[in-house]
Amino acid sequence: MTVSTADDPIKLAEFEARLERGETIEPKDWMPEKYRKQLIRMMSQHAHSEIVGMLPEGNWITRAPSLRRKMVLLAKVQDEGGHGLYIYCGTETLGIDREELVEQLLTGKAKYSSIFNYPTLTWADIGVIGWLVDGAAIVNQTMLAKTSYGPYARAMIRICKEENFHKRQGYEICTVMAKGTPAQRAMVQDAVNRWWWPSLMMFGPSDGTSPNSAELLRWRVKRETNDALRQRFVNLTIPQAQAIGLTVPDPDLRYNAETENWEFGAIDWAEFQAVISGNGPCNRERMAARRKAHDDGAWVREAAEAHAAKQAARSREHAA
Ligand code: BYC
Repeated sequence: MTVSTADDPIKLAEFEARLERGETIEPKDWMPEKYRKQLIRMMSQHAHSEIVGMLPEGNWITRAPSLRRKMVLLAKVQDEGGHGLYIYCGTETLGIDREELVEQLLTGKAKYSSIFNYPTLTWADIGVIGWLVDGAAIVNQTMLAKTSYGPYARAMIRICKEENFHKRQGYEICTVMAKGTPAQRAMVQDAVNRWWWPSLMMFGPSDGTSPNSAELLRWRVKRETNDALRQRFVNLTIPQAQAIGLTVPDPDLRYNAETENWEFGAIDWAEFQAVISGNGPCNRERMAARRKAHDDGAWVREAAEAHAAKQAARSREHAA
């Protein structure tokens, strides 16, 4: 990989011309330092989100209501772990070590998605996470499958296939509960009421207050704005809610026949800011769980290093 701190204007023009032609940028290609930094920030935040995202759902594996539900949930949580590792590998192609990325998460320097700082109170939350949270992730990640950085785009294509399965299993749980007893119906409606607004916040701040969007759009890392993706998600989701007789907790929601958009009420950005600055309902719990997992895994890292050193010594002996 060739990077420079003071970007050479000729190389920068060539780089931007390549993007203009719709070419993807690969790890060994020249790239502006800021492009590399933006991708490390975004991809590592994404990888951390997948790993932290295992916690709220993992919390329900032992309490799934049937063996089938338990197997599906186990597979889903394992998928999220796989996505995290896959995106960490993609981020390493930008010249940063996994160790450093994990360090940034554990010290709070790197963010992870706001959505995973909310608690999973009932089984219905598992259905609603699959439907709304994975549903929102698919809208964002389908756009990222066309991002300008090759390794990230390819990772998104594979990950989106699994996310589609996650969404379907979540919507199926919600459908069964919505058609169930009055208590089950009330439980799933309560879960939708709690997860709706946090799901809309997943797309990030409004376009006017999104500091990174302009640069990411110029370099085709993002292909659409936060607000455009949020609107697409709402337009897709409202008919799904109606189909199973659920509502979203927004008195201002109305369909605009002219624009063909479901217009929605104001998002509580103060809540979003509180959550992304570490003060959401579960931020401390999530970080404590990740730190404990990291500490508990120290012996694995030490054993792997000792094994690698032994292997290296053996190959030196053979070579001598
Ligand atoms: N949460 O300038 P902006 C999943 C931060 S995992 C926390 O608009 P950008 C799943 C943003 O980082 C889904 N922070 O940023 C897993 C920035 O702060 P910094 C994860 C957020 O990058 C398991 C500041 O706010 N997906 O699907 O242009 C189970 C200003 O924002 C959030 C990804 O990570 C947020 N929601 O746009 C189930 C996708 N929103 O970094 C499901 C990759 C914004 O400057 N990431 N911030 O300190 C992206 O697409 C973009 O980074 C974002 C934000 C749309 C999230």
